[in-house]
Amino acid sequence: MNHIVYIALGSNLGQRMENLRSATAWLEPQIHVVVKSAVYETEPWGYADQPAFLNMALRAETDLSPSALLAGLKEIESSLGRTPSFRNGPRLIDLDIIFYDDILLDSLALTIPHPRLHERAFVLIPLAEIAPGFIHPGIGLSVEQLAANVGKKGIKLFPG
Ligand code: PH2
Ligand code: MG
Ligand code: MG
Repeated sequence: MNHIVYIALGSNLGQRMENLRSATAWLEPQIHVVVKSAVYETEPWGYADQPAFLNMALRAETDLSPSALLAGLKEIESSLGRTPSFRNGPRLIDLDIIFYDDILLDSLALTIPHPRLHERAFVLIPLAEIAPGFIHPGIGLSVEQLAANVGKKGIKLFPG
């Protein structure tokens, strides 16, 4: 498969760990998971009054285009039972494209790299485990450097 993508996963409703596991399983075979980070329990970012999230990141290989990948991720989110919420609000499962090779893409439907990843410890700390040396193609800093800039506040390893 021709493209390397990094995907961030999050869940703060229902069986959070199970939601991450089934989402990961549903990626296959079109989105072939190569490496997974550990799972972290993270304080909600952007909107405080909601349960803590579980977050992780993974590297995968795919032949899907960015827009087909986005459609595939949305389909998994809805088949796992995700219902509409508000911006930064609670969600059963969230699958976000972080990087797609080293493309820069900015359309109405999709921005790659994810436009807020460099502000988010809940994305960067798991990602730094599996891709410390990956250079953000827009910012020019490595994931490790971006992770060091945001720190680890509110992020802890989740047992199991
Ligand atoms: N996702 C959000 C908003 N806030 N906070 C944490 N800790 N983890 C998330 O995955 C998350 C969030 C919107 O997608
Ligand atoms: Mg998200
Ligand atoms: Mg999302």
